[in-house]
Amino acid sequence: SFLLNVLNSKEFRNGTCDTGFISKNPSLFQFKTKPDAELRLMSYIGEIVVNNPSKKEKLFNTPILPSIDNIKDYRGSKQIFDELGAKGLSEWILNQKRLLITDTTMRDAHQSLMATRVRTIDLIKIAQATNNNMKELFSVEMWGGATFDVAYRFLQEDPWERLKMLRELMPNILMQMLIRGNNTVGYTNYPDNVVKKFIKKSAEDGIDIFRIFDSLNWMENMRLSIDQVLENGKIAEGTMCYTGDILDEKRDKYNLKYYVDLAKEIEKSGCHILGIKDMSGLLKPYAARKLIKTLKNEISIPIHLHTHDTTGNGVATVLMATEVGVDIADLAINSMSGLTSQPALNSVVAALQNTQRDTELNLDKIEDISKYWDSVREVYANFESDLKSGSTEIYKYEIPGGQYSNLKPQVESFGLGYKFKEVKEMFSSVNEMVGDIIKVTPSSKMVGDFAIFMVQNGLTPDNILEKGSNLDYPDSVKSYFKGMMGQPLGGFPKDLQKMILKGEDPITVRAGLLLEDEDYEADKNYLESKYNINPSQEDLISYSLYPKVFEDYIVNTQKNGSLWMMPSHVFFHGLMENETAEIPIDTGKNLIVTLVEIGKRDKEGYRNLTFDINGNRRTVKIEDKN
Ligand code: 3PY
Ligand code: ZN
Repeated sequence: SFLLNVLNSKEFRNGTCDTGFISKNPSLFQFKTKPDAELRLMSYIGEIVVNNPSKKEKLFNTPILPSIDNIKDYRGSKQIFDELGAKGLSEWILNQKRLLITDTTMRDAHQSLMATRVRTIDLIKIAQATNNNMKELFSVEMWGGATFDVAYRFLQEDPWERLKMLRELMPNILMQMLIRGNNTVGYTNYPDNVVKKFIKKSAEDGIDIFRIFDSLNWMENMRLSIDQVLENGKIAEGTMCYTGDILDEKRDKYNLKYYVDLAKEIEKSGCHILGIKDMSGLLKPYAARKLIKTLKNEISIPIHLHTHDTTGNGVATVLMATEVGVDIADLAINSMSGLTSQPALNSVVAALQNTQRDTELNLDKIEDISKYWDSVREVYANFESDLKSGSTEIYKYEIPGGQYSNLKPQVESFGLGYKFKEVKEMFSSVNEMVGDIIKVTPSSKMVGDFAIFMVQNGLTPDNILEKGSNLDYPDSVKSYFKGMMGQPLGGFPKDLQKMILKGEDPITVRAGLLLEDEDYEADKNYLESKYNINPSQEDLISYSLYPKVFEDYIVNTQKNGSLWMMPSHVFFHGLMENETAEIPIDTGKNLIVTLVEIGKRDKEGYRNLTFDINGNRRTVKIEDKN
């Protein structure tokens, strides 16, 4: 709880504390409780214990934290960037012999394996060890993508707080985020002032590298973000998404020339690094060799490779790319790697030992970090898919990693579980029907929604024009055909577009040119008067990106208090009878909580739950909804 008090202190979080910080602040050792905090806590836990299907059935192992190396005065990638600036860093990268590594464990790995559910508390516990014991890392991807809205929506926590805390705890390594161009961290294009404000604040709060992509590889949708990152003095990683197969001459829409031309445009736009984003794991090892060898000759900025291990070929792809000089590769700590996640970090480190491209990371140290994540992962098992092995069917379906593991539950939620294979087949039929497009958030979600809709309504690419004209298509499909996600290479199939838009005209320029600016003054007044809060700049941005999700978050926080410090096994699974947990609450106080007894269901359908909290007996009455 002392650590949490420190983390919660404004001074610490603003980075204005010095070495006298602790002795000057005796309040760090004072813990007070709000009167109703205990009741809110018992109600939250009680609700899970009585009504939640994920209630605990076994005790979890406590994750073991490695001891932390002392790395005083170490010049990590963050210091090199601070000294040399973005252009200088770019040259520094090109001068490294070793393969540089980005650890994606804190973002894409859990987004792809565990439905993005990893909580801030589990990240900050391992952050300092990651910074110190993996100090040779190039960067840590720890923000952006789906983590932003999932934090508010499902974890009841503030993603900006996560960003600021991780920044404090990882001062030596570059921190990077994934941003979907004008879709930022959402599923639709936002007004320009939203995009600008989002990037500025993310930069101020700690992001160094912005990996910017567009879900249709449309440069027009990436420029605003790129310019904004440059203006803020941060590192712009302009990214092209990989699809198809450059080795297959029959599929020539996305051939080698396509990628070389796009890479050159990205370089010309002023980006410091070229990202290659292989979101579905389609970049086969020999294709990687060909692509990267060619690009190394055609462009002069460093190349950063991102792939997924969905097919089981991920490590081979990274090693082939390494052979021909890829500068940086994305990998995930072994216990969080493989399948729909990134290829295995520890394995690649071992593979490159005693070679020209030795990563310089210490295998024993990263093994300890892997053990930590191995225990953390157990708590999140409910969110994992039942995929057990790599699957080459992904080469056929081209479904991105995170979406692949989520698709089955999504299909089941429509009552179509028994037609799962049909939906997957339809995913690739829809892709062909719409003209073979890049599929990554949000365009991939559109293809997925469309495929489910087709199966649901008995539509096929052959009959849709005659059978489908009176149907109301999913929002993502309408938005895509309206042009709100951007312009796909080769345009839209006109007849389909006309039918889906029902006479409305599509747009042909980027949406930001037509959308009205967000009125932040009005948003501020609204939030102040409705919720009696004084919204921060970060709150205002979040509200402009996800109004409903943000409002729900405010309502929940006002009801439950702040839950981010609660251990994850309690947050998701509650407590078992006679189990004790130490639970820090809002004010920094630590409560020692034991669930003493779950009472019998009474005639009205309620149960009394008896707790022991810091030595005091308390009960709470919970309605049993089963
Ligand atoms: C995201 O946009 O969240 C992705 O990770 C896409 O691959
Ligand atoms: Zn990814």
